Amino acid sequence: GYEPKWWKEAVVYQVYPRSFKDSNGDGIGDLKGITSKLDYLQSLGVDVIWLSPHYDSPNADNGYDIRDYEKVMKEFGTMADFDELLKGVKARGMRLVLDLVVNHTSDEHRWFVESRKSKDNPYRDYYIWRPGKDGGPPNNYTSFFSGSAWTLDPTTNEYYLHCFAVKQPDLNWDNPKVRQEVYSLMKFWLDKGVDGFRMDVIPFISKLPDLPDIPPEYRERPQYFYTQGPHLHEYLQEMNKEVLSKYDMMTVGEAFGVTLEGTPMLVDERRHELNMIFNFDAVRIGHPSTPWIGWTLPKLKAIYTDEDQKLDQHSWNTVFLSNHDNPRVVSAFGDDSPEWREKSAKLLATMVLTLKGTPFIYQGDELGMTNYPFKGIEDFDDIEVKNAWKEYVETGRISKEHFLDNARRVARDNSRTPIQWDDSSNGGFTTGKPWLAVNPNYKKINAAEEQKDKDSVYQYFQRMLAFRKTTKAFSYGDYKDLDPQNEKIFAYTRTLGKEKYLVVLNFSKDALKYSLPGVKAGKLVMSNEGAAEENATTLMMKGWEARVYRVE
Ligand code: TEU
Ligand code: CA
Repeated sequence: GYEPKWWKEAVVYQVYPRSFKDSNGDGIGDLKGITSKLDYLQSLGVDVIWLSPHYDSPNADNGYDIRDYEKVMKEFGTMADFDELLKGVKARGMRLVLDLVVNHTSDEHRWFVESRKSKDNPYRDYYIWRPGKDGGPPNNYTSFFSGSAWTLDPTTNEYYLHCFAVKQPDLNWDNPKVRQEVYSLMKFWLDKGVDGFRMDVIPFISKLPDLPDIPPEYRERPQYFYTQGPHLHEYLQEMNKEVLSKYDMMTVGEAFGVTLEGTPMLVDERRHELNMIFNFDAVRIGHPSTPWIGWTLPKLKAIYTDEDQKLDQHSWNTVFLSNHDNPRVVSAFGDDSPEWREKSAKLLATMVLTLKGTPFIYQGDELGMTNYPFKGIEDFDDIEVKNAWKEYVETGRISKEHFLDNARRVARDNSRTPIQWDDSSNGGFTTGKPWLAVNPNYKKINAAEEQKDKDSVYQYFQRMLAFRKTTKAFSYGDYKDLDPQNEKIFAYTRTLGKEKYLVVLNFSKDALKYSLPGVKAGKLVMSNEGAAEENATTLMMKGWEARVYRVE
C-alpha cells in the first residue's frame, strides 16, 4: 500500500494571480486581492494553494520570466503583502506552494545582464552561449514560442539558448554555481514557511552534451528530446539532498516532454527526487495539432489505466484537466452550451476528485467558467499565440480563419480571463480596466450567484471536496475501469480494504440505459442530478449525469 502523506490526501487549487482579484483598480490581480478571497477558498474546501509566479518580472510571459527571485512583482504588491498572504493561508489551515521557474530566467535578471556583457564575465557560464554555425544558429532547436531557440547577441556575437521566449534565456545547470544559486533562493522562500514548489519545465534543466540537432522524429514534439539530458536525475537528487529533504514540503514537477515510462525515474520515492509530476497525456489529448482532432472517451480512459498500471505503490500520480496553459475544462472536456454547462462541469469535478492521484483544480473551474469568445487576433494577449500568428498567418502558411478556429479552442488566454466574482462591471474583478477582458458571460456565471444557489457548480465542488476529505478510498484506494471500451460511460471503482466506491459518469448529452458490468450499485452518495436507482445493476443515466455509489 501507499505510505500516507498530507500531499497525497490534499486537493490543490491553482491561483493565477494576474487574473484572480485586483485590490487597487489598476486592472491587474494582486496579492492583497488573493488575501481578500482566502475565506472563499477555505469555504470551498481546498487544502493547498499553488501560486503561479509572483516574483519580480518584466512579464514577457506573465511572470514565467523572472528578474529577481527574492522580490515580489511590483504589480502584485510587496513582500509585506506576501507575508500577509502566507499568514492568512496558514491561519485558515491551508498550505501555500510556489512556482519555481528555474530552467530559465528573464533576460533582465542581473545574472543575464552580466552574462551578456563579455565572454569572460564571471556570469558568462550561468547561461548557454555558443558561436553560430554556417552563418546561422548553433543547431536546429526551436522555441515553444515560435522560431529558433537561439538569439544572436551582438555584444559578443554569440547565440544564447532559450527554449521559450527570446526574453527567457535558459540557465546552465551544468555550472555548480547556478545550482547553488537555485538552492539558495528555494531556501529563502521555504524558510518563510511556504509548503513546496511546482517546478516549471523541470525536466529541461540538463542539456544534451554538445547540443546535437533535434532528429527528424522529434521535430514536431521537441519537448521529448529536450528532456533527455544526462544529468537531470543527478541534479534533482542533489536538490533533494540539499533542500527538499530538509523541509516538510511537497514538490510537483511540470514534466512537459516526459513519457509515462519515464515517470517513475522522477517520482519513485526511493530515488529521492520529486513527489509527483504533471503528465500531459490527458490534458493535451488531441492537442497541439492543427486542426484540433478532438478526443474520445476510450482514449482518455486508456491513459488513466495506463498511469495506474505503470506507477506502483512507490510512485504517486496527479490528476488535472486544466491549468493556465490550457483551455477551460468545461469547454475542452464537457459541454459549455447553456443547457449542459453546469451538469458537465459537475461531472468533470466528480471525475477529477475521484480518480487516483492528487487533484489539481484551476481557478474558476469551481464556477464552471468557460472559454472566451475571441473574435480576432487583437483579442489575445499571450505571447505563444501572438508569435504563432506571425509565424503561420502573416507568412501565409495557415489561413486566418483556420488559425483562429484552433486558437479559440486551445489558446492559453481562454483560462487566463479574470475570475468572475459577481455581476457588477468587469465581474467584480477590478474597478479599473482589466488587463485581459472578462468573459461576457459573467452576468450569469459568477461566484456571488453560485454561493447563493445550492445547485451551482461551486456548491457541488464544495460538497464533493467535503466528501473526498472524509473518504480515504479516493486517495489510496485501488482503481479499476469497469468498461474501458464504452464510448459514453466512464464507470470505475476505488477500493480500500472493505470500502468500495463506484463512480458512473455519462460523458454525453444522451439519456442512456446502462447495465453495470459485474457490480451492483449500492447507496447513492453523490450525484449531480438528485435521487436515482439504488442497489441496482441497471441505471437510467440522464445526459452528463454523474453518480458516486457506495458498493456493499
Ligand atoms: O509551460 C511549459 C509547457 O509545458 C507548455 O505547456 C508551454 O506552456 C506551451 O504552451 C507549449 O506549447 C510552462 C508554464 O506553465 C508556461 O506558462 C510558461 O509559458 C512556460 O513554462 C515557460 O516558462
Ligand atoms: Ca492590482
